[in-house]
Amino acid sequence: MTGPELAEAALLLAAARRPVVFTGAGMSAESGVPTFRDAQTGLWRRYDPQELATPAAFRADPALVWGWYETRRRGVRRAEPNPGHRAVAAIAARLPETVVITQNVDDLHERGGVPAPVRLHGSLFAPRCSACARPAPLPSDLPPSAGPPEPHDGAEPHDGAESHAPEAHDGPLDPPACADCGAPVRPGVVWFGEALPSAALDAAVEAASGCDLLLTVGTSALVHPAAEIPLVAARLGAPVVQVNPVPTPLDAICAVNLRGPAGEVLPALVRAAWPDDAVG
Ligand code: BV8
Ligand code: ZN
Repeated sequence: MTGPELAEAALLLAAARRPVVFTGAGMSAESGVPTFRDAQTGLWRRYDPQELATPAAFRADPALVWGWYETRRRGVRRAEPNPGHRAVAAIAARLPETVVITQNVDDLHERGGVPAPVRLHGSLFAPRCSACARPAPLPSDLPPSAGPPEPHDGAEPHDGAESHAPEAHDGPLDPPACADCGAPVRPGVVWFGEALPSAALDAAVEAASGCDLLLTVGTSALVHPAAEIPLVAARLGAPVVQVNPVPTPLDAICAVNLRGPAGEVLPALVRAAWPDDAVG
């Protein structure tokens, strides 16, 4: 990507001292993690993610919902951060006051070099009890007696035999029971109709209120209250730069709209802002 828009965005980034990078599912698309808009695959294609990602769905069929999250967690384990994630880490390395705010529940920002993004919608790697909220071990962290180990390096089960691990099964899966109260363990994500973690939401609003540039990457900005974060920055006079291959409801508040994939645009933006910085 080149052109006047990139040059304008690079000037804004080079001049920034307290940038916010706000990300959605498009940030991880080039890592092979499906976005929420992408059609579901396999058994899950007949389910609407916004229906599955609800307390009601978990109450109605815990195995269906737990199985869906285990499928997504396995997919993320096999995925790698893309050059876009690394470019975000380069911005944070160059500008220590950078705050990365994500709607994503994958761990690709952390694996891409951003140790502590503000997680608005939780994580696939923080299961807890659905009743007493006691943190629960990830299935793969269960002791051997609890079933064969999960392949950690994303490699296929070495003997390829499906019988190798139940978690290789792509379908309903009974959630583990809480070691304390026996209730079903749930994924540590925020479901539709549930409040966001107040500490994360407060940190996000505070960062957006004090930033001197907000970079919004790969979000359709349709899910609230997260979608209001870029508006907070714009309302307080900070320039907003969007990276998305297609227009979104945020276009109108953006100083610059960079139409392209995050994995290509973000490294180009960092190179243009800091030509001496060899990234990507
Ligand atoms: C709540 C975790 C109340 C789970 C998620 C105001 C107005 C309207 C509705 C509401 C409102 N306030 C509340 C609501 C209801 C609801 C909501 O917003 N509904 C929407 C659908 C209308 N919000 C809630 O329910 C929230 N809770 O309000 O609670 C309350 C308050 C107090 C006390 C009690 C209760 C909770 C919302 C959080 C739900 N959980 N995730 C899970 O992941 O399973 S949301 C989930 O969906 C994601 O986290 C993300 O936020 C959202 C998906 O959006 P995106 O990330 O933007 O992804 P999407 O696929 O949509 O788009 C991808 C984009 O990337 C596209 O634009 C595409 O063009 C682009 N792209 C593609 N490839 C690339 C790319 N970009 C760059 N590079 C590429 N390569
Ligand atoms: Zn419990």
